[in-house]
Amino acid sequence: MTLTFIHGGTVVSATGSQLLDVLVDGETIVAVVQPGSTALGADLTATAEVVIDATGKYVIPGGVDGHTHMQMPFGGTEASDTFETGTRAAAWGGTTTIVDFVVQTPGERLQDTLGAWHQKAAGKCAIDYGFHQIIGEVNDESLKGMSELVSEGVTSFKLFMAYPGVFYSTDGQILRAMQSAGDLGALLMMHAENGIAIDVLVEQAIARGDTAPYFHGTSRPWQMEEEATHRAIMLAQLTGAPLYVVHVSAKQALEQIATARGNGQNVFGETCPQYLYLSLEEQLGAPGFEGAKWVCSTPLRSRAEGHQDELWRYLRTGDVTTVSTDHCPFCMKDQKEMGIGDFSKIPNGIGGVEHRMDLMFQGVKSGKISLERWVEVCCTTPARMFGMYPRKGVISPGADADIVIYDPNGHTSIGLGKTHHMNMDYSAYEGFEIDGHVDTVLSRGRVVIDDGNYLGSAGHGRFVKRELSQNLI
Ligand code: DUC
Ligand code: ZN
Ligand code: ZN
Repeated sequence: MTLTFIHGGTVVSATGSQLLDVLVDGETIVAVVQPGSTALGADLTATAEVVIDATGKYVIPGGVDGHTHMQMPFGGTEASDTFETGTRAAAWGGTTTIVDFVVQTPGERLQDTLGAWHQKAAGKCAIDYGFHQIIGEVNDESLKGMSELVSEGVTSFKLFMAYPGVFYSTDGQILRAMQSAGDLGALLMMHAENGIAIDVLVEQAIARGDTAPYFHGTSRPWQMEEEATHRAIMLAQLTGAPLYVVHVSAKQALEQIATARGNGQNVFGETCPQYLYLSLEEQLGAPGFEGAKWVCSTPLRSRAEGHQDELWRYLRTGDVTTVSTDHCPFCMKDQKEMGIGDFSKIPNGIGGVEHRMDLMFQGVKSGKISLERWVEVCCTTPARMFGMYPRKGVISPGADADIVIYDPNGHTSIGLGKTHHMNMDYSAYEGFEIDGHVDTVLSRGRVVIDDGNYLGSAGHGRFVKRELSQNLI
């Protein structure tokens, strides 16, 4: 087994930062010691097979992105990253675990869809991966199937209050699924937007001739998100199901979440970098059809209304529990272009799995969040939230050696043209200049990124059988 010694760096955890050396044996962290400690015997810089000098750098747990959609069939097309390209891009960006969504469409058995997703991912991934299950049809059979999935390590279930005719669940269906999740102790994830009302607003906008991408945002106003979030919280309270609200973008929705949490309810808010950095005015409102690059749901919100600032604040208070990407990439060519002349035909989604760690580190640089909170929301809490702790999300003996050496003085340009590794013909963050750089990435002890080189391989990544959430209050 390969012995890897990482020395001289500052190990950052959710609870503190310290100069520490890390010893990895094979796939596992075996020791975290004071620099120069003789506890490990021989001089490891001379005897370890792989020696990494992390002087002046941060040594952090590999990122855990709890919300991705690799090659998801959606909006009349399929998300453009495969498990192979998407997980490789994740590794480039310092993410070493993703949790992707299995999709059940009406008529399918949950267990069969899980099998299909296993087939898509097996032998393809550069990093480890788990699955959540989307329930596209709540009925007796799918409700029964939930317990089988939990025993197979799929311990979270997503429902949609949006997308009527596609993934939409009625309140009655939501109630039933929450009852089942509550009984199992499983996490219920919710896309909280009032899809029935939104569909009317979309129809009216198109009829008025408001067909540009900007109107995707205005036809999904924050009231639709706040109302659905409140409804989901009330249904969850009734049933006792832990509720995780995905991709929260409206400050009013977060207010609902913060109130529920204040009342002691197991409710969690997830946001994504796009909602912290991008806006209705600047991106969705870009000239011509350009705004299509940023069509996603929930939509980017108005900066003038102050959503972005409030999201950062809630990130500090803890009411935003995790930051994921909702990585759902589509190319402009042939995919986003399907919606020229009708924004409702633009496939919804933004790719960003490669940029999350860098983008969130900018919050540290600007003083919006602490170094430790960066690690907490991007690595440790997602691991706990989704039942993978302490195997993932922490640098401590016994954990998988998923480790990132991050250079806070490095620089990363998300340039014009293709400087990223995601299978997209544009970047949602084009032009962003990042203070910081992902230097080295280890996935279960193997160096997969080393100073600008990809050393990983498809099939190295393994399925993570998850436990129930370890983050309940
Ligand atoms: N929102 C998106 O933008 N894409 C995928 C599904 C979703 O809910
Ligand atoms: Zn969603
Ligand atoms: Zn999603």
